[in-house]
Amino acid sequence: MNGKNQKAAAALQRACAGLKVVTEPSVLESHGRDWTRFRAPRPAAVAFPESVSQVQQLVAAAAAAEIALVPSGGRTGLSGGAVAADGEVVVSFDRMRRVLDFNRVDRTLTVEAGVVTATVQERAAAEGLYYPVSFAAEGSSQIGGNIATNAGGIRVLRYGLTRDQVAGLKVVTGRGEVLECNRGLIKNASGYDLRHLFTGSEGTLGLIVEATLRLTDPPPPSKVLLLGVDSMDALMKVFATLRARLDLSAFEFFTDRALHHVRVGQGLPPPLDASCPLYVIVELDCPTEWQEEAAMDCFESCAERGWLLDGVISQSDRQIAELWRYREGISESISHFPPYKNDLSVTVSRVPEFLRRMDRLIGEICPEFEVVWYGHIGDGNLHMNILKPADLGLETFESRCHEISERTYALTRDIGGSISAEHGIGLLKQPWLDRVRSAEEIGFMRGIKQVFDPAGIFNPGKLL
Ligand code: S2G
Ligand code: ZN
Repeated sequence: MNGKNQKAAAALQRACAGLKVVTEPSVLESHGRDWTRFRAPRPAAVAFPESVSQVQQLVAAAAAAEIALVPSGGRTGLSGGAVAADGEVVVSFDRMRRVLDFNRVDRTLTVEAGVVTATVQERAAAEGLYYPVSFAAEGSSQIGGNIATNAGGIRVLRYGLTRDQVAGLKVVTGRGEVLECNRGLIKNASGYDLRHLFTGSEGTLGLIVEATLRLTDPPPPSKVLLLGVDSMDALMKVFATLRARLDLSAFEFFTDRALHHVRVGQGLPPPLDASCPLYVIVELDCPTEWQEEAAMDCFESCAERGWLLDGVISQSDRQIAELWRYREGISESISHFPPYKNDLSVTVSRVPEFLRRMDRLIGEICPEFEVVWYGHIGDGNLHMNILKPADLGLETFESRCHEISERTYALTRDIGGSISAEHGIGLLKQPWLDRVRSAEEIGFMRGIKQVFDPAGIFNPGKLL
């Protein structure tokens, strides 16, 4: 570790009595990164604060010594937002994992930032309530990181994003102050709602240390349909038909190539007799026979119109879990390539046009690459994963993908979409922020950062 890094670690250790600061190479490696593999982790140290006051001392010392801080939660990020590639100090929330309060009347749970998403879900269920944000990484991701990236997941269609569950936030600003935002109120018309500034700020405006989360009623018994369709146009007609008549909580899609990889990765049998170009996972409320009959009726009418090639409806909770594996297992099943990810969003109505134009573009500029698509049709969020060919070096592959991204983002902008739907801009997408945000908007974002992080120590190089 070079002298500058040693100085940083020592300065923080001196300034913050009792703060655990680690420079052990294996910890620098594990905690200096997230799930992305395109940048080598090179943090100066990893700090493990145990309390809000330790975070305050750490931030004040870092600001005074101009030491950059990279907040790190479950390290499941997909845009390099938690990668420390340039001698920064990682601030890990692994030691701030307390559930601080549950309020039955307010139906809120207050937790420290390092609490794992699945723990929040389990605690809500233990109280007979439900925390609705759910995605494949929920067993490792932490609430602080979910809020910093405004994580979405598979049930945004009904419950919205993490932003919609945040009733209150406690944040340490770049001056080492503690901001209590909204305090769990449902209504609060007392000026700008700063809670929403910090949500999705990717650790660039402040360090989220505690959150008050809104819990909701658990869903009624549900059913899951796995359907095979032969085109995006047919898929969208099925979506419109089911959404009009059934209470959907999820409407996810994946291609035949995604199915191939998840079957290999998870050792799954074919889900249907027919092999189809596209598949859909639909989750719906099905508390009584009436909804089940309505679902079967929709299924049959879509099949009669030729929109469905095949399909299956769950008959048990076990089968629900099995069917979800076809969708939830995709990310992990392709992670070894590794994939170059684009997490794109367009308005739902323009999904077919977007995918048609993207298919043409990919055929034109990179027919040699395998591209795997899956995502959340219900909120217009499409995950485009270019798989690295085994015989291509990572750097060459990444630079080819950058060329593809130039054209992808131009198309996305042309169709009014975003180059990041739920994974954030982080490090990897930062060079293209100006493709979808205007110079004025970026100017205002920089101004806001200057107010909250005057020393510029929070996650430099990420997002802005
Ligand atoms: C999903 C998870 C990460 C990925 O599966 O919906 O958001 O692989 C993704 O893109
Ligand atoms: Zn997703």
